[in-house]
Parts: sequence; structure tokens; C-alpha cells
Amino acid sequence: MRRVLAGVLATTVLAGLVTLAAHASPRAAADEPVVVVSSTFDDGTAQGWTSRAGEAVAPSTAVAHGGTHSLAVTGREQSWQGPTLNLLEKAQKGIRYDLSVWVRLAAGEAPTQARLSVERRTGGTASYDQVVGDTAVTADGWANLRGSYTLAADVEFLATYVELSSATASLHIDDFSLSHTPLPPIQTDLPSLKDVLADHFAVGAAVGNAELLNNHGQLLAKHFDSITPGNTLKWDATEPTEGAFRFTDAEALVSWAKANGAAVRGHTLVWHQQTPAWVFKDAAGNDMTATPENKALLLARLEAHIRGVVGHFGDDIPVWDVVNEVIDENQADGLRRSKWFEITGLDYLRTAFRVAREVAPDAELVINDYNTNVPAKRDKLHDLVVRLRAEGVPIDAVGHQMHVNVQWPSVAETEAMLAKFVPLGIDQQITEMDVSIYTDDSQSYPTPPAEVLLAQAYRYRDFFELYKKYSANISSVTLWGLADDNTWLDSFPVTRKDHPLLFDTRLQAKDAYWGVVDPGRIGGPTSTTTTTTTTTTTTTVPPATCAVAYAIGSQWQGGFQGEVRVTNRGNAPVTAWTLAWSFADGQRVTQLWGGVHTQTGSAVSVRNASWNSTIAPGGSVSFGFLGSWTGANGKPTAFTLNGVGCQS
Ligand code: 9MR
Repeated sequence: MRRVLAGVLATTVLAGLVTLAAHASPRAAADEPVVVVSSTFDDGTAQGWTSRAGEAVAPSTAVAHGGTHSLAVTGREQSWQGPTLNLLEKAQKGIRYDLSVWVRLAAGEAPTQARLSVERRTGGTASYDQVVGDTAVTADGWANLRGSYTLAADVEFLATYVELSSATASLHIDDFSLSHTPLPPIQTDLPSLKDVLADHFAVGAAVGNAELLNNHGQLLAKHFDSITPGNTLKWDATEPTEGAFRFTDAEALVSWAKANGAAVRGHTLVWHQQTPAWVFKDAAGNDMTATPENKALLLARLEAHIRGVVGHFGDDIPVWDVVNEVIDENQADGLRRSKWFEITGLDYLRTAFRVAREVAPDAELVINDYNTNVPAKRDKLHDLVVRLRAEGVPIDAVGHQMHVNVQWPSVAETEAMLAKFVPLGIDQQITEMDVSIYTDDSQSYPTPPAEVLLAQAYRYRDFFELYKKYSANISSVTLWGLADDNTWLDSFPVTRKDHPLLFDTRLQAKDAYWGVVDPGRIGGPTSTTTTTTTTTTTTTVPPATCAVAYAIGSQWQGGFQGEVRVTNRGNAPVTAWTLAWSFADGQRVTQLWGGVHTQTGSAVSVRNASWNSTIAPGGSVSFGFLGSWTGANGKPTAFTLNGVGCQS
């Protein structure tokens, strides 16, 4: 099974509720968790939980994590058997849910491992998405399985379930919860990365299909003009069994890209990971050894795979990571000892590029690798590219993954990496960049320290400055993820929350974003993850030289989104501003972007963010906020800018 989302996110564990909450409202207030399902079994029923296939589930008082009951599961005969709950009417597409369940083995059972997964079916085809991977469980205590899941497809069946590595062990589960925390709107008033970088190179993000939807999709569309499917074009996703191609997920991404004017980077045709076992079985079904027959069979499979995948998408995918991670600088010849290499030598590389060029003559063909800044690896990659191109192998570009961190590598070493390939006259692409906040495996921050996030912002600034310097040689820069809510670094090299991207877990711009867009704004108060105080100097404006437009963008039970535009009608710039008003109906601002707010009673005061402190004559600034209300939600009618009344 493929891991869909890493799950080390803060989940609100809610115990004690028995009821199934009504359908989650996407208009619930941002940042307050909404519990969609809570199963405590304390009413002595199974609360909708059933067995997957014939095993018995029943409320039990033998053990309980909280309250009086758990759910006992007995009579299992297969490892995949276990308790399951139908979520079809409960979970919505495009919402990131937090799932949590407590698991304990029945008395006397030997320790084993438990997993939490989701089964979904579309058009009769089942997919199994793992939410929480193997977790040690015993009969002596409760283990918590907790992770996140976003449904990205239309489904006719949706259920979560717990399974064990042991085929027969009996178990208990308790205090299951399915909840989600609504996201604030994305910041629409920020410069788009793709506009800021338009003169230099395309800017991309690697995504899963869940990130094409709702707020994630809006953020992706606003900032990126290239997208890379993180997993859906890999061999295990596209040809899980020989000749049976599956393109549904990748097709959804390609359609989205077309509709939103983004290019697609195809990733990846040949890799030593995420390749199904059948690829390396010989004609008799045994593991291949290096024989001429097996070499011919493997190359034929490779050719069929590339014809199937590249041929399917044709012009819709104009660039392919044809081969991924084939260099091992610790080998004298620099070549990774993968199954591909062991059985075919260099011929898998020759075949892959030749066939890709035949099937997609106009596509750009890339050799992609990580740690290409490391001099030994860089040089081995360089020499391989030179050698193969001399033979006529059609390699058009070198992909530098750039999985880096806040300290490593140096900009100088990275520049040497780019410079090394310039004499080849070959295109270069940054294909998988992220900047981990960690510099060794022992670190783990419950909350990322402000100084580390600042250091990260300066790293982004420095790397993007370098890329711009080489922009004649670099056609695209792709980040390996959209926002910090979903990054492979949450589970690599150890499990801990990382924050390696430009947008935070609530999809708001980080200082890292400003590092790319406008380094002068690093450390400004718009950042949601650092606290920096700005000193404001007040410029007094003459009377009635401002105009304020206050609008309620949307309103729902108890909450609303406000949008405010302040225009300078005077002849002099306003170099720092504070806008004040009073709410008549007891409303409260709960979150604000594009400024810094305080509220005392009904009096609201919003001062500028660091980056919008100046309002030119005739110019305006905007900010938005989320608010709460009860009873009435009248619009304020009187505003002051720096203490002076405005038109409204
Ligand atoms: O982001 C991908 C993650 O979801 C997979 O679990 C992982 C392991 O196969 O692969 C990740 O992407 C990798 C990419 O395809 C190649 N370079 C390294 C990336 C991070 O592991």
C-alpha cells in the first residue's frame, strides 16, 4: 500500500462524545477543530463499527481507554481483518481530516503491529490508503494511531479500518475520532511566485491530488505555473501489474494543470524505489539474476512501460524525469547498484532515454538526482552525462533535487554544482527543493523556533538569488510540496514535524516566502509563525483624506469574513497607518491578515503590516479578517485613519 500522507500532525483527541456530528460545515470558523465522528462505545453499542469480513465486533468492558467500554474484535483469520467504520456520509472530498484511535491487544496476545487505513472505491475499483503505518501494539497498554487523510477522488465507498500484522490476534479499539480544523482563506493579496519569477524560470510544486482542491488548489493556482505529481506517475501507481496501466489519478492532475495554465513535470519513469516486484521477476516468477534472458526481459518491460506511460500523456507532459537517482558516488564507476544496473548495466539508461525520445520527440528528457552539490556525486553525474550524450543518448537536462536544510549545503558549493554543468550547454532544473529546519536526526521541535524559520527564509533568499544568477541555464525550480501541512520530511529520516516549504501548515505565507519574493520583508508581522514587533511612526493625515470600504465577503452562523480597503485620498503618502472602528453588535475579530489587529471591547484597531505600511497618494491597501458575531452583524459606519475620520 502506498502512504498517502505523513501523519505527525497535532490532532485534537476528543473523548467522551457519543454522537456522530452532522456533516462538517466547510464554513465553520477557521482554526477551531470540528469533530465529525467520535466513538467511545460507552453507550454499550458498537456505534456503527462493523467487521471487515466475518470477524466479531462487540462492545466490551474488559478494558477501556476512557470511560467504561471499548470495542472488542475477535475471531480474526487474516491480517487485513479488523474493525471498520463507514465514512461515506461523513467525510468530504478535499478536507484534511485528523484521525485518531487507541488500540490494545486482547489479554494474552503476543505483541504485533497495527495500521490505520482508508478503503475507497471508485467505479468498483478499490484503493487502500494508509493513514498510519505499522505501530507497535501490546496487550499491556493502549497505543495511539493518529494521522491525517484527505479524500481526493469521488467515491461510492469510503471506510476507515484498523488491521494488524498478526492474522489472528484479537484486539480492542477505543476513543476513535475524525475531526478537521477549517483553514483560513488563502492570502489573495500577496504577489504570486510565478509572476515574481516570470523573467527567470517556471516555479513548481510537487503535489498529490488532494492539493488540487479547495484552499490548497487556490494556493497552487495562484503561485505555481508548473506542477509535479509527487507519486501518481511512478511505476507502482501507473503499472502495478504487468500491462495493466492505471492513469486515473495522474489524469486528474493533468486536467487540473490544463485548466489552470500550469505545465506538468512527469516524475518518474525509472527508479529503484516504488517499482513493483513483478518488474524484477524472471519468466518463471523468481527474482531475476543477471542473465542475458533476464536482461532482455527487463529491457522489454522498461520499453513497454515507457511507451505505455509517456504515450498515454503525449504532449500533455512536456518534461520527464526519465531516470531518477542512478548515481552512487561511492562506487568507483559512480553507478548505483540497483536491480536495473545489476541486470542491464548501463543499457537501462540508454533504453529509457531512447524510448522516451521516440514516444515523445518534443519532450525534455531529464536525468534527476539528489545531493548533486556533493562534489564527488556532482562529478560522477557530470561524467555519466558526458559519456552517454557522446554516445547519442538524448539527455536534455540535469535535475538537481535540492533536498537541503537550514545549514547545508553552502551556497558556494551549490553554485559549483550549477557551474559544473554550464559548459555542457545542457538545461538544468531544480526539481525537488525543500529546506528542512533540522540539521541532524536527533532534533525535533514541538513548535519551530522563530530564529530557525528566519534562518530558513535567508536560505531561500540566497538559493533563489543563485538560481536567478544562473537563470539562463535553469528552466524551472520546483518545490517538493505545496505547504508545510504535507511534506515527506515529516517521516524522513525520522518521524517529527518539519516545516520545509514557503507556506505554513495553515497555507499562509512564511518568512521563507518573503525570502523568495522580497527579502526586505523577512521578519515582518505578516508571518504567522514568528512574532516580531514593529515600531510604527504615525504620520498625521489631514482631515477626510481617507476612504474606507468595508465588506462582508461571506457570513455563516456565528462567523464571517470581512474585507477592508483603505484609500489615501490625500496628496502626501501615509507612511504608517492605523485604522480604527467600533463594532455595534459585539462582533470580534478572531484572525486578521494584511495588518496587525487589537480589539478592546468593541473598539478595533488595525495597524499596517511591515510590507504595506505606505499608502501612496491615490493608492490603497487592503486587509481581511475572520470575525465572530451573534444576533446581528451590522457594518461599522465610522472609521479613523491615524486618528482622523475617513469617508465610508
Ligand atoms: O514525496 C514522495 C513520497 O510521498 C514517497 O513516500 C517517497 C518514497 O518513495 O518518495 C517521495 O518523493 C521522492 C521523489 O520521488 C524522488 N526524490 C526523493 C523524494 C522524497 O523521498
